[in-house]
Amino acid sequence: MTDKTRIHKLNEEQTGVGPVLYWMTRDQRAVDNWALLYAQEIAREQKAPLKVVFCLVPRFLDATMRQCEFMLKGLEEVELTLRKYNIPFYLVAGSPEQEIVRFIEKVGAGTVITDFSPLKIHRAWKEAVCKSIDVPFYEVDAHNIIPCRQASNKQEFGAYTIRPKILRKIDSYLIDFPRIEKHPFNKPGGESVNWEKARSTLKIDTGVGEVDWILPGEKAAGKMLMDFIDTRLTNYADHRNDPNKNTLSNLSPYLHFGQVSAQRIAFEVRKTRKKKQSRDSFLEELIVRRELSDNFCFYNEHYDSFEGFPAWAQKTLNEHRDDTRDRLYTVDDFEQARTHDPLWNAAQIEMATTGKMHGYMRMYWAKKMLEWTETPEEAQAVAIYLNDRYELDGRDPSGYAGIAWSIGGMHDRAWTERPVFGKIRYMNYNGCKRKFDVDAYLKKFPV
Ligand code: FAD
Ligand code: FO1
Repeated sequence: MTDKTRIHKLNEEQTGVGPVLYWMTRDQRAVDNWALLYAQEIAREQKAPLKVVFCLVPRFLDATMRQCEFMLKGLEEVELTLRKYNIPFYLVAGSPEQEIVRFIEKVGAGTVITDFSPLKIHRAWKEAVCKSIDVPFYEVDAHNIIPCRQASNKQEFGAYTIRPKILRKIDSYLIDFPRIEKHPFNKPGGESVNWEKARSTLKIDTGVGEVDWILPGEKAAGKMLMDFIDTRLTNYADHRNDPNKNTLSNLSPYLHFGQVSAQRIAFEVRKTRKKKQSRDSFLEELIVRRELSDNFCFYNEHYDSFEGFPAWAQKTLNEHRDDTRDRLYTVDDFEQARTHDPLWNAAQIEMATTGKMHGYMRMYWAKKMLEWTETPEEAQAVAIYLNDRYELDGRDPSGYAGIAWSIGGMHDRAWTERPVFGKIRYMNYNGCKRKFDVDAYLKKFPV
């Protein structure tokens, strides 16, 4: 049974007659998905058909071919898996405000379930759909281990304030999943999605191409998780800040598209006998840091602008607005990796060519943009633009939070004051040299 605290009712409608419809957005998977499980629970109770629909928008926050293909290939797998469970998957193209409403009417849905997301775009979609339908509409937090609203009812100051709240509840949420069942109230068969037609509706930049070191989809995500546990997890605590070591999980693209559930990852990692220090260190990132990002975006509508930074950070950045910048670069300079700093350029090349910059380099990369642009607003805007254009895991709460942390002191504290940065934590080339073999990293990503 889906824990009722995962479910949030979006309207007042009480009963609906007709198929149960799951509108999939953020949690693009057939297994380990509380939203789908809840939809099936209701459908079984009502002896009603169960359908799944995804709305493909022509342009989603400037996503490029790189991210859209990763997503679409994952969805193709979702369609096939759902078919085995006798659950039809539909794809509608256009804006959800119109297309989801139209689809709800077309199939005569009696109940609608959708995913939780803290992002403004998703919230606006849901609000619009809500106004146009008269059947019960529920949101299920299938993304977080502890549902965002349950973890905290306010914006948290940092990991140190959300951690105890999470730890208090983690054992009741970090459980295994029930299995989705073959749905008994659907007619077998039905039409398949025309994926080529779907692709033709996209109005996206094809200049940023796909990458081939990581495969999309639920099966590939499961394999990545098992590879990580078997071969990389042991060294995670010791090597996670070294961009030359292959120690990270590489699960963020899958998590971003919901092709794997964080709860599944945490459940599997928790039960291994790998080094405790590494398990704890990984779970701190996966649970505390990741769920803190959802908390930030959910309770702070300015998650992608200067106004969202904490008051102390805004104050110190304002006090240093007129400081002389030693270097100034344009978006194009940054995008083409044309700064004077070979380490920064290598990080940019890593992101542009692989679609995933190492986590440690992401902090350095964003902080240097604060140093080399005219205003913190410009630094944040350029960081979001490049992050979302090239990273496979871009346009995610963890991205907005990571950029706000690097440039705007979010979830951090004040440090020693210095030019341009004010009291925002500083990072420099020599600091990186002390931490890892910078020359080896430069060789991996030549300009
Ligand atoms: P692992 O180290 O294996 O971590 C496992 C999981 O823990 C990650 O997949 C992620 O879900 C979570 N996690 C790890 N580090 C963080 C963190 N600092 N904050 C929140 N969650 C974390 N993450 C994104 O998913 N999308 C982004 O667009 C993004 N942009 C970032 C931009 C900047 C400037 C910074 C500083 C961080 C950004 N992060 C982003 C957070 C983090 O760098 C990535 O999640 C991580 O590098 C992903 O690689 P991994 O899955 O191999 O990480
Ligand atoms: N969600 C949708 O419901 N429809 C889309 O067409 C869509 C496209 C898309 C493209 C790139 C990308 O990074 C995300 C995309 N998402 C889409 C949403 C995504 O699954 C996540 O919910 C959000 O990015 C929040 O993490």
